[in-house]
Amino acid sequence: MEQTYIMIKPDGVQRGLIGEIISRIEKRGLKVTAMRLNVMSSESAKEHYKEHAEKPFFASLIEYVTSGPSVSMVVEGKNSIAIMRAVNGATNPVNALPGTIRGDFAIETGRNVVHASDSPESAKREISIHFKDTEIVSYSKIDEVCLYE
Ligand code: IDP
Ligand code: MG
Repeated sequence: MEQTYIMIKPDGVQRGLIGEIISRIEKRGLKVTAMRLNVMSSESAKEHYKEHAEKPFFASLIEYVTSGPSVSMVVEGKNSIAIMRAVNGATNPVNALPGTIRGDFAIETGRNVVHASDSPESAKREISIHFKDTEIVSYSKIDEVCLYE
């Protein structure tokens, strides 16, 4: 099963969108297999966004994602990487279609509410920054739970 790393950025948490965003992920048919709410350390944020280290917006990006609590998740399911990129919508909310998270809840690139890994290599790298293997539950465990005692 394909895994991707999802973050509800601090603006999403501050605006009370945690439930709305997780609800969209679950309703789409994907499963959350790891989850944490914390203030991301500057070290983790810099490692996470290191591809953008030379960009003019890097300092403000690190300040943004470490400015308050964010929700980190591993989300799992068939084609979860491509599906979550589509669920989030375009990086610049001006171009994000209605029905996407950014298209429904965001106005500007610098406060675009969510992150999703953009490739299998990024997903593997980002998951390893934010989670230990032991913090991720096995996908099949979720379906093993019996609803009756
Ligand atoms: P992505 O989040 O859709 O993968 P990236 O291009 O990888 O988009 O950029 C990472 C994050 O950096 C964006 O989600 C956004 O928060 C921020 N960012 C990207 N470009 C800009 C910019 O031009 N100004 C301010 N922030 C930006
Ligand atoms: Mg990116």
